[in-house]
Amino acid sequence: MIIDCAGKKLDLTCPQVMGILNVTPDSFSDGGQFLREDLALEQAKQMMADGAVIIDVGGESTRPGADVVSVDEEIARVVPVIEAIQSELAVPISIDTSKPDVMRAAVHAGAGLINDVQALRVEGALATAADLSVPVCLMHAQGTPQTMQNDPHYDDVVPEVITFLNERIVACEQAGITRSKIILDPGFGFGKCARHNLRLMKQLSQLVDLGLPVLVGVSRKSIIGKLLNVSVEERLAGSLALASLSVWQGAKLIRTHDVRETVQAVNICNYVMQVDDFD
Ligand code: 7PJ
Repeated sequence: MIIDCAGKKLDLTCPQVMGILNVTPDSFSDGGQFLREDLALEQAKQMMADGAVIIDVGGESTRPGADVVSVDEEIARVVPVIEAIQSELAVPISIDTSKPDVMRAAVHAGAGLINDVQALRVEGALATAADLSVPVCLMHAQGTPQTMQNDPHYDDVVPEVITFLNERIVACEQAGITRSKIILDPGFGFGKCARHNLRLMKQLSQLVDLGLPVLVGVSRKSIIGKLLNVSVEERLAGSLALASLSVWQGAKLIRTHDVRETVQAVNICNYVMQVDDFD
C-alpha cells in the first residue's frame, strides 16, 4: 500500500521506519537537543540516511504528566523545522499534534500526514484534517497525557482498542476522510499499564486484520523500563524486540528515536517474512 502524503509517496508495501524529531524542550529522551532548525534539519538528514522513510515532527511532549503547550508555542516550535525539512529534503513529514490550528499551520508548512494521539477527537480536528486532505494516523489513548497513567482500566483491552479505532474510522469516513488515508495505532503507553501493553502486543495481528496499515510506537517507552528495570538510555534492545514482534505480526510503520538500529531489525524481520517469495 502506498499513501500519498501531500504529493510525497509513503510506500508501506514493506514495513518501514518513522524517525522521531522532537522539538520540545522537555522531551523525555532527547530534551531540548534539536530546538534549533539547523540541528533539527541535520537530525532529519541523518535519519533519512539511516533509512527512515518519514519524519515525525512533534512540538508538544505527550509523555505522561507533561505540561500542556499553547497553540502559538507549538506552532512556533514545529513550523520553522517543517519548513526547513520541506525546503531541503524530499522525505514525507508527519506532524504529531492533536490541535487543529497546529495541523493547519504544519500542513501549510509542508507536513503531509497528521499523526494524532487523540485520533481527531479534539473539537474541530476531524473537520480540519478532512479539509487539509492529508492522510491521518488514528491512535488509541485512554484519558489525556496529563492523567492517562493514573490507574488505566479496561475490561478487555484488545477488543476495546479495536472498537475505539473502528468508531474513529467511521467518524473519519463521515467527515470525508477515506480509508485509503487512514493509518491505525494501538497507542502503546497511552493510558495502559504493562499488562495492557503486553496484551496489545501479543494480539497486534487482530488490529492488522482490520485491513489498514498499522503504526507502532514503542521506542524507549516506560513499559520497557518497567519490565527490564532499565533507564531511558538502556531501552534500545527492548525497543527492537517489540519492533520485531510488531513487524512479524504485520505492522507497517515503526516510530522510533533509533532509526539505524530499528531499520536493521525491521529489515531482518522482513527477510524472514519474505523468504519463500524469492524461491
Ligand atoms: C506515539 C506517538 C505513538 C503515534 C508519541 C513517545 C510519546 N504517535 N507520539 N504512536 N507516541 N502514532 O514517543 O514516547 O506510540 S509521543
